[in-house]
Amino acid sequence: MSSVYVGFTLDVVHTGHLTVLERAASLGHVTLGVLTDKAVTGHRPLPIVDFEQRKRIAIGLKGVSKVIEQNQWSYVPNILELRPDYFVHGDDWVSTEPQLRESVITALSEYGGTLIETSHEEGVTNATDRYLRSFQMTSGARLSTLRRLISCKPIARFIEAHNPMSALIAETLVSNRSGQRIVFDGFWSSSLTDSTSMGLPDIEVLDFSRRINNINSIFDVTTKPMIYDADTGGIGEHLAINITTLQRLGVSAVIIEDKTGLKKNSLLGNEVPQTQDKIESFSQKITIANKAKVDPNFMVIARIESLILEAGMDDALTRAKAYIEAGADGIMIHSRKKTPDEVFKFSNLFRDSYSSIPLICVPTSYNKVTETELANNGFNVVIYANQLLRSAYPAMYNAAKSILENGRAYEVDQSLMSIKEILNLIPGTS
Ligand code: SPV
Ligand code: MG
Repeated sequence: MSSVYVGFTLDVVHTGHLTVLERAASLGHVTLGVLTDKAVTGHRPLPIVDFEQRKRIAIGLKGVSKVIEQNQWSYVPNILELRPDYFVHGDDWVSTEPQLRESVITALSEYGGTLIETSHEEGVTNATDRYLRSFQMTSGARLSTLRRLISCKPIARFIEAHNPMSALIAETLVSNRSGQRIVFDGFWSSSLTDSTSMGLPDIEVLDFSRRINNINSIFDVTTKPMIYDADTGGIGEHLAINITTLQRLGVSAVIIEDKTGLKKNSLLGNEVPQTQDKIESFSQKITIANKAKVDPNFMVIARIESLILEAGMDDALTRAKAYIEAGADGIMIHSRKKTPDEVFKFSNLFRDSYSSIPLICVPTSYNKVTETELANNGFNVVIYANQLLRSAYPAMYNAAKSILENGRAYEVDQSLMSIKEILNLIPGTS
């Protein structure tokens, strides 16, 4: 009997998959390669359905004889290993993935395999459609995405979202860097930008329910994971209850900073009075937070302020060790220096003892550093903590100023979105 290879992601199973499999089964013994999360990264959104479940779906599909993993976006490594008589794919890739198709044709020609293409069916569900994805997104699936991202990407990219509009930019924007699909992986719920957009100072005055309302509105229209900036975490007993709420909503992680008393923004450093908590009491807080975990995928991240408050590298490293022993799932090291030297010194010393504990950074002041440099120095997550709000405010300010100065809105109009664009921005308006 002839052998046939097919490769699918199987996040949203649709009739196009069935057509390919029917054709494949009519040709011979079908091996189905299921693309791992890592294989998909850089090309498609991270699947909503996790890999083990997608593999189970594959086993259950009619016409499939064997299921294997496909660890790369390219079908070629599996084709060259299996040397199937046939490879079957939908013909839509002629326009969507011409290079991928060419590479398969070359690989098949190396040993005389044949490419079979099934015709594209109109109206087949598009798995990447944002609204379909949001309907499918449960809080548990969203919550677990952060851990999946950390395990399949060199560095996960988070950006501050202070309202649903800014979150939609982070949700939908796609860029292309050297043939790779580059997206933001998730949202940072920032105490700075949440407070500032409410006209309040970043001193833990914004109450939890207002922060949560904002997250709910963001989650209503998006699918990506969120990391929550919990400031100092407040009183341990309150923190534990708040962490339960965050998990129920589908937030993936909480970052708690080791300061005490009236919290001030870290980027002010020692220019204002700020007190770092004692190692023992902050470790206790981490232990309480850790015990409040209901979902094992939820992450409690300890944020170390030793470099911000000039307490030194040794202090930062001693604290990292203590917080991990107290149950922290990850460490965020913060710095307000213009260069990444001190965070790199920390990360490299940290990695000598901890090879796999996730490390997070917020390069607001040392913003020349690249994601590749951060990844090479041991960081797993980068957070762009305030750039969307900082860009929105000057744009609004200048529009308001121009209207006041000119006594009309004509002059500012050319720097604005058109009415048509804003009406079409959100599907369902017209
Ligand atoms: C925030 O975004 O609120 C943060 C990061 O905590 S920083 O503003 O640098 O302290
Ligand atoms: Mg903050």
